[in-house]
Amino acid sequence: MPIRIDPADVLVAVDLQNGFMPGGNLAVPQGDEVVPLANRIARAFHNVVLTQDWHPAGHISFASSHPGKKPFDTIRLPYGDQILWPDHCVQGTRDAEFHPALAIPHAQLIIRKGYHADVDSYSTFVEADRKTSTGLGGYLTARGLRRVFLCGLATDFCVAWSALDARRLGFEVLVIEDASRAIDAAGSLAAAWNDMRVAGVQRVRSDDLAR
Ligand code: VGL
Ligand code: ZN
Repeated sequence: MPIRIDPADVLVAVDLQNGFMPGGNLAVPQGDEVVPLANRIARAFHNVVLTQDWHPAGHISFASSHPGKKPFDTIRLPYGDQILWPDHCVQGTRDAEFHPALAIPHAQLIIRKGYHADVDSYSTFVEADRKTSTGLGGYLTARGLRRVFLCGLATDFCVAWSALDARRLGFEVLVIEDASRAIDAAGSLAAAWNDMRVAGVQRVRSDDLAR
């Protein structure tokens, strides 16, 4: 059964930024392949939100902020375990800009996240301290949007964490698998799909959507 997109649906296109594309500072393999797909999928939606990873220089999630650490090490922070990343998506840099081929002019909102120096935010709903809201849940609710479709980068981090939080907030959630790509650090992709399945996130493909 094709999935019909209705006016209470929203597409959240996650982090389609240069930094996560080949050549970017935290490149996701084949990340650029999802850009034309996201452009096409977005045309079926009345409501689209774009997200941007948006870190200050010296952000706590950067390995370079922790002497002796390297990217993909994990450290313990007050809010929990934190994977350390290469410096990426620093505010105002080209790395943080959307991919130049991203063409979703009818997107209504751009949510920026990860801008607190001492807290990361994979999720576009709740920061990694698990307390600080980005406001997106309230925005969607205020607009009467109840079903959240997600695509983008990376499947196993920002897409998955966003999907899980959207479920916690009571939204119906679908992740468009072929319009997402993963980092897959140490089994993170399989773990993310398992967590999403358990939480009731639906795993769909772009050709499941009615055109
Ligand atoms: C992301 C790691 C660090 C993502 C962002 O967009 O999935 N991953 N910052
Ligand atoms: Zn980040």
